Amino acid sequence: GPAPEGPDQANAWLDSHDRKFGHFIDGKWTKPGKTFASDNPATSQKLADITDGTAEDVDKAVKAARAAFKSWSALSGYERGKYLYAIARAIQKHSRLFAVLETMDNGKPIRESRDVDIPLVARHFYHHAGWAQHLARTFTDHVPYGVCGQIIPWNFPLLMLAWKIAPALAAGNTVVLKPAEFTSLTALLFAEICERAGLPKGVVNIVTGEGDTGAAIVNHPDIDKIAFTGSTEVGKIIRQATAGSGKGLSLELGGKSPYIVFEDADIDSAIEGLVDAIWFNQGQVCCAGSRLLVQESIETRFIAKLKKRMSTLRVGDPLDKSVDIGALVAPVQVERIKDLMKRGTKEGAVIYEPDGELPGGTCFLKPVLVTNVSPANTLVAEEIFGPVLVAMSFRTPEEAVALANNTKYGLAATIWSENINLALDIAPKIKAGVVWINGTNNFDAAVGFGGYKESGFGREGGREGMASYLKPSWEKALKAAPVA
Ligand code: TXE
Repeated sequence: GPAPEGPDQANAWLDSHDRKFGHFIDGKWTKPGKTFASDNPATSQKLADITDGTAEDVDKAVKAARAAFKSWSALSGYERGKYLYAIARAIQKHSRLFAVLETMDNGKPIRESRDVDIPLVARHFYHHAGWAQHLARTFTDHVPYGVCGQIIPWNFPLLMLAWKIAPALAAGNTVVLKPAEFTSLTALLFAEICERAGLPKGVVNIVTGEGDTGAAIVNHPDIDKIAFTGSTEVGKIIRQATAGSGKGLSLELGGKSPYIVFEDADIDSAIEGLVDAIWFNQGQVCCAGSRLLVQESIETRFIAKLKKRMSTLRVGDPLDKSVDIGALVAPVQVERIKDLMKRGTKEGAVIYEPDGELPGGTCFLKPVLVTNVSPANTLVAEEIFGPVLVAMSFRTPEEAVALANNTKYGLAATIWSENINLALDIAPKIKAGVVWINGTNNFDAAVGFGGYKESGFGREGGREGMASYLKPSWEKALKAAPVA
């Protein structure tokens, strides 16, 4: 196959920081404090030491963001837009370095980081550069929140950063962002990009650390809005911690999204869509199509075709351009997934994995198909966040809707049918923030994304995403009102 993507440039960048990172606060790097190791999950090798942020570090970052807010929010949208364009261009310019670093830190296939993650990041900054200029004419009676605390997960490290930082800055907020402890590196490279783009100091502050650092951000009294993407468990803690504080809050949490295939679907396309839905990023996707619901009349044929397709998926070195499934983010996640599978099997589930050897290393798993399950099975009810698909069948469209909605989550759903009347009839009956028809994982900066029920609330992207970084202002509303 093609040669692996070389890690040289990423290694050189890590070396330029002596593989030891402090925080990025007020436009400067702090001296590394107490650190933890960040490993490459494909090789188990240590990539760098990352500082575990303290409450004092968070406080310094908030003070810097507060000081920067005055002049940043006073800039015209056009001026802020120029900075966002500069960041977007710099990301494009360094896209190869970002992609390789992301793959080394997270384990995702280079094909994904190169063709999906990083291009979407650039797209997100370009899009919001446009919004910054547009704001004065659209959100005439709104003002930025102030200082935003943003906490992100490890499955799409740089993309989740972009989803958080681009709209916040466009709206005139300043930010303190904490990347997930497994994947801090592209956020730190991003800090360097901000520096080079001449972004005023204090507008973007990156504080690294674990859950306690996140909690210090959530509880800081001088933060005006919290935006969190991560587990439903931590989302609940954050909602409680911010209740009554007056802080704005948006939560993007877990999912167990149904992938519904009707008997009249284009089966080959539905299979390819399913591969993308559940094995993209090793299944570590909040909106992963992890629950296959297939109409009974085609179940046997569909499952047979699916198994055949699964056996052609290549698991291996994520830097290899021909690899479909890379490494999971960390051994602890692999253990979590294995435990869930054990529980599910005890409850009667049947596990299918294609033949073939796995590469050496602790973070690789084969694609898994689970059958013989009822809705109560752990593997059907719980978010697995790994390369594990559970399959069930239905007879009628009504049964499909009932099964689809039989979950505590409500993030996304996919429907496959050549009968557009059927698809359009079913779509609004599914309680999910996004419903895709004859396609899946269609993301764009211009479209709002977010959940219902335990998948959280608030939207990212699109007009709703912009609105979530602005608050109504009576003063501006009065000014904007037409004179009687
Ligand atoms: O998530 P956490 P974990 C789900 C998925 C996964 C499981 C566990 O099912 O298997 O969660 O993953 C920070 N206050 N998702 O444990 O802990 C943490 O440092 C403030 C789905 O890694 O939620 C990190 O930056 N912050 C999800 C971020 O929260 C806290 C993506 C997410 O980590 C905190 C990730 C606290 N008390 C996991 N504790 C999705 N929706 O995409 C931790 N953090």
